[in-house]
Amino acid sequence: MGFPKDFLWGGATAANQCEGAWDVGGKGESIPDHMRAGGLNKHRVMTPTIESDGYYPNHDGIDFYHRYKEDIALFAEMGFKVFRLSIAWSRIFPKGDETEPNEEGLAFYDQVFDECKKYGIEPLVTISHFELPYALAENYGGFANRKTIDFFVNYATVLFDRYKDKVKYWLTFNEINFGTLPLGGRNLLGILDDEDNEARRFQALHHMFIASAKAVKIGHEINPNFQIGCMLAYMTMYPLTCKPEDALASQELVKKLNWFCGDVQVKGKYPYYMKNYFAKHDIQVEFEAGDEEILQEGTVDYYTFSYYMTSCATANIEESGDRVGGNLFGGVKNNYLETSEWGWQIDPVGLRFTLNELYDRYEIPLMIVENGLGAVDKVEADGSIHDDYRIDYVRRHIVEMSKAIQDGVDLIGYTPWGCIDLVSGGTGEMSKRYGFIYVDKDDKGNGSFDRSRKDSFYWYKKVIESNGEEL
Ligand code: BGP
Repeated sequence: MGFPKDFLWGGATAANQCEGAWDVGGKGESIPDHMRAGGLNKHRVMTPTIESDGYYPNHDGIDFYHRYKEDIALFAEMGFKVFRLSIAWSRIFPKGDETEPNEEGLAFYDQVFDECKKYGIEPLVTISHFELPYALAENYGGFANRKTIDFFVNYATVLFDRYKDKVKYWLTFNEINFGTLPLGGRNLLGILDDEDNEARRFQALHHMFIASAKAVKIGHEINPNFQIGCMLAYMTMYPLTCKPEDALASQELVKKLNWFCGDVQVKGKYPYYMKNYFAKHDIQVEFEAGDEEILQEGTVDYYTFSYYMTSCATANIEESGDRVGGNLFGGVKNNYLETSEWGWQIDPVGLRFTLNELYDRYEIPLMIVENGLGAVDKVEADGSIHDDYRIDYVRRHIVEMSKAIQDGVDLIGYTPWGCIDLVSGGTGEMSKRYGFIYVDKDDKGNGSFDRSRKDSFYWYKKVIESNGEEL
């Protein structure tokens, strides 16, 4: 099938969804530590709510904090070349605004990286994956406050210095383009207010761009071999029909939701269409002197993204009928696609399309750092788990990845999401499972937390062993 011989096969997780140990080792509280799994809407999608009691699924996660050795050994058994994980900011700076880091937190990740190294697994580190220290949100308003740029840059610099010989691949922020959506305010930007304010959101996003660009520049000074990338939730939105107005509607959405954040981070400047959008919506994004240079000097080395589904755009959303369930970007249903149990439209061919679009636009290496099927798994009496639906989903996406590589796309790696079952970011459920490795924990936190291999574990192992030949 022709995957490059050094192709980075692996899997992805995020600290708040798997580590647990939320108040151990000097860790401070993060935003997800305040999130309780709540009721789900009819699309079974909801950002867990911030509330004062009930079960907080991230508090124990899957207890990766205490079980990382066992987990990394299982990843190694599958043959992982790379393991994407994130560092919990509040483990390093419990309140976010300290000047000195928490040594116990730093030492924990030293051990994790050493464990990866033992098996020749390259860590791929997301510096901030939806887990701002809660105190930064509460006391400063998160990234809406320009001061948070310095807190982030200090945090990133501490990581770069500490792990410069252990980590080569970095990502600054997870799914930064969530900042273009009302729902991104809380998780990503750290704005706790219930009411959305679009202008403030775009200002906060600007601060994140500056923080990211500064970090990229400093990282390269600390170790010129660092590869530092951006990370977006990418969603192709086809025109619903071939009506020119639908094509325009699709283009408009794609620019704002997909292109904008990538353009700033790869090309180092704001694109014309967003300047126009801001003017039309009376949004003033404040630039300080020097911001334009910072963006220019801090462009990323590679582009990474999550890819779960696609959607459609139409000029007449009110008349068009079915809106897509379970996706935050809006959009309408594509009758050519099947959906997951959570209403996510499954589109392997769209991945090839997306890879070509992205490579054509940016011409830098690409990596798919999240992809996968959230599904309910059944454990048989003998403990086996026959997740052929998951194998089918991942297989079909890998086939299209290989076709994109034949098309000439420089795709360097693939880390399917939740390679080990973990807490769902969107719903707080445990039963929405993505893993090749099963974790015995239910939605209320009951269970032994024991790990076991699903059928997909053995299948993915073969895929890696054969470098994508045996599917
Ligand atoms: C992405 C997030 C991940 C993860 C994933 C799956 O948006 O980066 O953290 O949560 O989506 O989503 P969910 O857990 O809602 O199924």
